[in-house]
Amino acid sequence: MADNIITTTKLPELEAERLADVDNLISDDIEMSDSENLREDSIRKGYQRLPSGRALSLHETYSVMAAENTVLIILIGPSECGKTTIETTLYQLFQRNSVSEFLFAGSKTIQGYEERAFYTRVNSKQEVATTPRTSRGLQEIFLHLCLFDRNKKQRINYLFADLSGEEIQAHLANVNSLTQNMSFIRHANSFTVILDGERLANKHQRNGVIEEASTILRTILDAGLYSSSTKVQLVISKYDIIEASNDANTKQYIEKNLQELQLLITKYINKISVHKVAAMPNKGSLEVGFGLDNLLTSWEYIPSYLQMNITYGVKYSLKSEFNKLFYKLAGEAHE
Ligand SMILES: Nc1nc2c(ncn2[C@@H]2O[C@H](COP(=O)(O)OP(=O)(O)OP(=O)(O)O)[C@@H](O)[C@H]2O)c(=O)[nH]1
Ligand SMILES: [Mg+2]
Repeated sequence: MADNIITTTKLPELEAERLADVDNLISDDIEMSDSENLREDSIRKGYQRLPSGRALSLHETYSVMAAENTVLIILIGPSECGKTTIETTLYQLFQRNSVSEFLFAGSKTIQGYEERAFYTRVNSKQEVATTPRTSRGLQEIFLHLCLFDRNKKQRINYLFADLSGEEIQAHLANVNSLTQNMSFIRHANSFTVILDGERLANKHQRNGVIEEASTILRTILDAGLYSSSTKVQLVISKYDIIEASNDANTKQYIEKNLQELQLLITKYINKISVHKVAAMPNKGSLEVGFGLDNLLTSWEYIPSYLQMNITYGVKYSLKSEFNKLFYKLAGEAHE
């Protein structure tokens, strides 16, 4: 009864609103976003806009994710710890040679890589290789690399979320803001946690490095932003600086604290690996890209049918042809 009263008294307003909607629908003046206007202009003039090659937005990753074997990697760590340099140096290594069993097979974000890599090149005429700070924001953050695995004879797409340290720190200890602003990280295949080797070599700064890493890991894991197949890589970056310091105490400190971090993670995830990396070492120390081959191998693509729990299918008879297909792909006999 009460519902009736509300409907009758509001009816003229609702009707007017409905008519206005219809007007909008059939009107020629449909409001368009800037990019749609641009696309429309280009088509009118008889040409299509080409992809920009810049880093992809979350929306733009869909075409890669939906079509092919893809691995999503989130590099985590505070400002200046070396995240972007790891991503760009890996790309640059392929300009010299293959890396382990991988061959370069393309990238949708060449421009994005080049913008970030320019100052690390010898021809930028800089004395010291530097990487520009990643600006804050979540708009165009995904770098794309397609590689061919010579051993497995398959193409794999890697998507790297090039987040700025400031963006990560803004959500560091806040489960709610992390879940709301970066919910895409729940689809990550790997969380690659970068521990800044330069700060680890400094006894006044090293405690902060470990604390930050354990806080962000705990926030992600407590927020449940992972699955049973998620992997974690603990990466000591700028390892050339630790090697150069030649300090047994530093190495001991790192070993002890890495073990504690691993203990924390194993409560949630059991696929953990530890890596020593020097993506862009100082001259005369380790080679450029030291340890990146090993890290790349740890981001291995594993098809979802190999990650599932097959005990269910063995225990109960499956009816759905879709479910049976998974078991067949995994090499399990199923009627
Ligand atoms: N010595 C040395 N320096 C490095 C190495 N890797 C990176 N760096 C330097 O560390 C600085 C910071 O590196 P970035 O890759 O920009 O760090 P980031 O984590 O992406 O920083 P934000 O984008 O601010 O979050 C740059 O000046 C790099 O040249 C390394 O292996 N050895
Ligand atoms: Mg960066």
